[in-house]
Amino acid sequence: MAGFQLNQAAVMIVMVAYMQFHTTVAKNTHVVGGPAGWTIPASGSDIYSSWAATKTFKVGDDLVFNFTTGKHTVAEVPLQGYDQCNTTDRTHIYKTGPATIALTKAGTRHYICTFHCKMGQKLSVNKSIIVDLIFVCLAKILVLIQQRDVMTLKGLKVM
Ligand SMILES: [Cu+2]
Repeated sequence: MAGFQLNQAAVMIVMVAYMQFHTTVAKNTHVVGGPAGWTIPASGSDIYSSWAATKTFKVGDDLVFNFTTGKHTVAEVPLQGYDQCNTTDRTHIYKTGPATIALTKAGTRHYICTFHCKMGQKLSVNKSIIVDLIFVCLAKILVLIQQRDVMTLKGLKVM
C-alpha cells in the first residue's frame, strides 16, 4: 500500500515537472535568416549555417521561411539532396511564402530553395528532444509500476 502511494506521488511529480518544462521552454518560432529572410545569400550558404548555429531547435518549434511566392521555394530533402542541390528525393515542397514548417520529429532536417540552392540558399537544422524523451520514458515506467501495484492490490483483496 505504501509503495502504491509512493508511486502515485512519483507519477504526479514527473507529470508536474514535465508540464513545467513545457511551459518554461515554450514553443519557439524561428524566422529563418532573421531580417534577411529566405533569399539568395550575398555570401553563400554561410549566412544560414551561422544563423542556425545561434539557435536551439526543439520538437514543436516552427520555422518560418519569409519569401515572395514564385521567387523562391522551400523543399525538404535528405542530406545528399542538400549537399548536391538535388530535389529528387524531396519529402515536401512549399511554394507559397511565407512558409511555416513545424519541426515535428527529432534529427537533422535539410531545406533548399529549388531555384537557388546552388547559390547557397539552403539550411540545415538539428533538433534535440533528449530531455523530452527522458520525461516520457520516466512517466511510462512509473505508470507501469503503478499498474503492477494496482494488480497486486486487487490480488490481495481477493485473497
Ligand atoms: Cu530561391
